[in-house]
Amino acid sequence: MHNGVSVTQFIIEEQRRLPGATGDFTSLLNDVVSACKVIANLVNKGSLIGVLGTAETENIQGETQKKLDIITNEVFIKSNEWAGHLAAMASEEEDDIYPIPAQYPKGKYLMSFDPLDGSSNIDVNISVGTIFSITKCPEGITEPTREDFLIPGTEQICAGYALYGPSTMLVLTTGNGVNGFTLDRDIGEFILTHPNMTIPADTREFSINTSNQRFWEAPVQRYIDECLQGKEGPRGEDFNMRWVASMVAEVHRILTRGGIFMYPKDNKDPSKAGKLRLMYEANPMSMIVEQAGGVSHTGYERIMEVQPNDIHQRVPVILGSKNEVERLISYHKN
Ligand code: AHM
Ligand code: MG
Repeated sequence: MHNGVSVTQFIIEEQRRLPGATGDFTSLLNDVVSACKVIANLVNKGSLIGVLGTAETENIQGETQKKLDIITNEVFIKSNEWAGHLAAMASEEEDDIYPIPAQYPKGKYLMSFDPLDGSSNIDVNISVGTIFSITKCPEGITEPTREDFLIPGTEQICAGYALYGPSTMLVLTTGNGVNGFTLDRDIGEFILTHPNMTIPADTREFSINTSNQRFWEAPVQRYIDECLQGKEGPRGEDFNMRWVASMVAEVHRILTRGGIFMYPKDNKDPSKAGKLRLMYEANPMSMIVEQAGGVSHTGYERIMEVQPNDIHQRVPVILGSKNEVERLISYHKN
């Protein structure tokens, strides 16, 4: 028996604190929550329902799609298109924006999402997640275009992720701190279990894919080299390393015990500024990290201040514990 606060109750109570709130946004978040529960169930059933494996198709980024990339994209769209809260959506798995079909009313919000981030992990039964970002649709626009989505991360009104791990969790911010909810499968509700999540300012744990080391820029080379030298090096302390290849899992670990996560700028492919996508990966995670007291940066600028030029644009990402991220930013200035 739970006496805990459900995510629905939590969102409604947040809404009551905002004078003039209509309930529109609360209702949108409820649809997002429902989508995440359906995805949690699909991910959890896995092979039992034949959803693992590749779909033999490619997305706009040239990446082979998994069956679950396509199915979860469909789930997220279907859950969120009908209620009249959104004007359009943008997804990692859709080449162009997704306009709300004519038979449904249009709303005042835009949502960008990655329905199944880290999906290379799905077939090996390692944690994956859903990431989403909500902004207001520009004033007076009822038929948004791709350009209308190009709003900097500082304008996000909500960001969140669902982590499908040993437990399914939902982590949310509406600009008033970060709260984590755990899915109780017996009652089908997300219950507030991690109120007011904060990232410790210091850490001795870093995350980076070192197979890209030869392509990194000098500041990242220096930072990692100093960490690896441990007690005998200039940092005078031993560091630990983790790489899940699932950004949601890495960010969740950092929110729980601190750390620094990097998918930095490299010269592997000069046409790409990094691997991760600004609109539906880096921006929402940056809002969450900053709201939890961390820092999120490209090394050269605050991620949320980057002016987007495309819905699928890539951006270098360095985020996590304040003092370590700031150290690496200072190496970029030298
Ligand atoms: P995806 O959106 O195609 O799943 O890619 C994003 C993922 C992140 O979750 C993770 O941090 C990164 O890609 C891992 O990349 P790599 O396979 O290069 O280690
Ligand atoms: Mg992704």
